[in-house]
Amino acid sequence: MSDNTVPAALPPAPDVIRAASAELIVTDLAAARSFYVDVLRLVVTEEDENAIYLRAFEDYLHHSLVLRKGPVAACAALSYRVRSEAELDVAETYYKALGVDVRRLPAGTKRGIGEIVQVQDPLGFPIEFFYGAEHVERFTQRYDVHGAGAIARLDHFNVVTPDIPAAQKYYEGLGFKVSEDIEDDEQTVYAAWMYRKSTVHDVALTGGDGPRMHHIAFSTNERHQILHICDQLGALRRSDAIERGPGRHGVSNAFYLYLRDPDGHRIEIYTQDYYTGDPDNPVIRWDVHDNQRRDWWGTPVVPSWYSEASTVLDLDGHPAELVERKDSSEAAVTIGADGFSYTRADETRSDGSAGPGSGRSGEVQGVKLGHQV
Ligand code: XXG
Ligand code: FE2
Ligand code: CA
Repeated sequence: MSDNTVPAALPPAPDVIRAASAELIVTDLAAARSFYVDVLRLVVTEEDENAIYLRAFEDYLHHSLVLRKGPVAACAALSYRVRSEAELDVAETYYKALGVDVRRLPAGTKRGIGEIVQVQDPLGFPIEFFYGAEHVERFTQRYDVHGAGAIARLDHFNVVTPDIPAAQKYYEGLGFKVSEDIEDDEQTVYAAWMYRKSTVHDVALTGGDGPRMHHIAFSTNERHQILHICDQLGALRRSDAIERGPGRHGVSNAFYLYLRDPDGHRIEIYTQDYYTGDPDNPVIRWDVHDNQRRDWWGTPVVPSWYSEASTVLDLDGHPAELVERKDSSEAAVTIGADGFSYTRADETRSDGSAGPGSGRSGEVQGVKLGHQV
């Protein structure tokens, strides 16, 4: 998206509450069911021969994930809940002013969901806005069925898009705020995390050829639940589903694990990020050369995590056209980049400067954190 695709004066943006659900196209519904239901123990709200509607134990709306059978693996929708039914009109007017494809789907078009405003957003993603939804049993205290790896809620989406500052501007227009980002000292921005609910993010923007869907993240309440999912995958001889982690993120401070489902869609299991709800919540900026930004313990990121992501569909169900990233890629500047990354900035900088973060409020007992601005 170039900056001039956002008109200077826009009508009000819809009041988005949070990332609420996603729809994935899977090529083998039985294999997907085995992964999401038998292994991850998501709760089946409804299913038929073409689709499975799933939720996590604390979700009380009809679903937070739809698996739909289709010929090619893809992401068909990322859905945000808005504050009221009236916000759907606001969304329709807003996206029409942005000049993108906008459709209105009557209540019930998607099972368990009221009326939907569906758009292909200016970044190319299929995005849905809804308010009305069928309430179903909330399994918060159904400890008898949780198992040791209980997944509590859908937490966020991560999308791949070529121009992070432009994408950030678009999401700021929708009322999202930045919690953290990854930059370098030549002003290249590699990734940004943005929120509406009071956590680190509802959506993360990852720099790369896009639109592509990088991952959907669900949260657990405890770290040990993530470790149990790893142990269980090992016991099932399915450890090849583990792509990255478990670990502790630098950005967000969350404990994490990335899995790949049978179609290659990436799912993150995530827990214990922090509260961001105050109006002056500090933004944390990380240097792309900080070895601890993506894993606080310094564990290297596997190359597939940077390069692979799911195709996204336009509103007619065709793969969305890809736009190439022009700025340098994070993988290119970090993976195997001898001497260009650091764990202790001031020991490794060739120019003798202290490096990003030093002397800022992000410094605790000599340990460099991403610095707050
Ligand atoms: O949710 C996330 C992530 O976007 O999946 C990745 C929080 C942090 C990170 S990072 O790899 O940057 O630590
Ligand atoms: Fe994530
Ligand atoms: Ca692996």
